[in-house]
Amino acid sequence: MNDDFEELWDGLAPLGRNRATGGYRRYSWGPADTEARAWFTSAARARGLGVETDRNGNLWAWWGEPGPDAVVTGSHLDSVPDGGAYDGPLGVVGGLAAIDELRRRGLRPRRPVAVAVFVEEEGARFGVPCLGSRLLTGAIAPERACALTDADGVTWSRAMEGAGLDPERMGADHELIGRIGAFVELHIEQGRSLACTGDPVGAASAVWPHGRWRLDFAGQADHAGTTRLVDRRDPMLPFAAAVQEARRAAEEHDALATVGKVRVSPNGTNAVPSRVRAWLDARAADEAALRAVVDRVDTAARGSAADHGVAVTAYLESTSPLVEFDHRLRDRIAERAGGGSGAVPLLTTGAGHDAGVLANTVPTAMLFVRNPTGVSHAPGESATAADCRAGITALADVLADLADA
Ligand code: HGY
Ligand code: MN
Ligand code: MN
Ligand code: MN
Repeated sequence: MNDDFEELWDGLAPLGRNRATGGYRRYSWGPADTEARAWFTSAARARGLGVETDRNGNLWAWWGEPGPDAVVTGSHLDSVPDGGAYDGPLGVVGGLAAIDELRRRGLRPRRPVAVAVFVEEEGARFGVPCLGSRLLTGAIAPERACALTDADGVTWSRAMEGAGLDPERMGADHELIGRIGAFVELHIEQGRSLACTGDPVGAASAVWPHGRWRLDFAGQADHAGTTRLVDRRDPMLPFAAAVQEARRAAEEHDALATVGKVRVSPNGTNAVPSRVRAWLDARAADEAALRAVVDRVDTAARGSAADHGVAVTAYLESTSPLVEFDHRLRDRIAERAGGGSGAVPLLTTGAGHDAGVLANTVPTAMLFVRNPTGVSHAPGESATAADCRAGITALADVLADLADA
């Protein structure tokens, strides 16, 4: 492997980085995301790859004629607020660098190879994660996607139009899906399993079921210095009870529950709030544990809301079922990624991925690259250049194996 990775990385890495935090703010269809998509298009074209935008806004760079039984790799370029450098971009840069590597090896693939960039994987702007791959596979109705709004009330369809795409064409794309023979996503590990085992690369076995719920607490705004406690209808109190219960329930069910986003209205220091809107992210090893955690949060929120004269409404925003990756493909890529010295470790993850969405429709697998800090969705996410190269070599080996079969 020469320095294709470094060169590609240096082109992409400055785009959307916030200097004050060191984190990335690449939100779908926004300026940094648009720059990153343009970077991808130009890097792919510079390699002689044909670039297409699909009906849902995902990008595809084809090595060879687009056609059936293609071997597809790729990931996403959007980020969470102040996200890390590697979550998404590693799989996109890795796909292009792997093609460079295969060309250097003189491979002439029998099957078409493509690198895909899925839009709105994080759901950071419009709320539903993996929106591009959900639309592609028909896992979400286009009408629902069109109506999703960002924090400023801009709809998904409006944002798509702004990018020059026609929302009328959005929705399940059976022709494109029918071309994918296998999908393999390279991704930074979002934990420390590989750091603990001492392996630079691993493969995914399963993704935990997970989802996002919105809780709206509606009370009564009033003066902080004059309103007696007994006269208040303070939505902050049931909100706090729900957050505490999320933690307790997660501990008891070996699950994970997070409230990482909240909006308070009118958001004044010296006013009782009128409204609190909060988002719960919950994940568990099985559907029953996930359900139990969410039910407990819901019950706690309602109980406390009733005590404080607050109205509460809960909405399911998105859900992702348990995914077990195709066993044959998983074992094959774990063996190949090991480069002749035995299969790489298999990891279960609580993080969602476009690969998890595609897994319901096509044979899908994932490779992970060691993350020494284990941090992700934060600027402290890490990987060494040597491990990124090891991941790309493993991806190239896997693509060569699949594309030549
Ligand atoms: O797991 C997530 O939060 C998202 O799907 N990347
Ligand atoms: Mn992520
Ligand atoms: Mn990701
Ligand atoms: Mn006053």
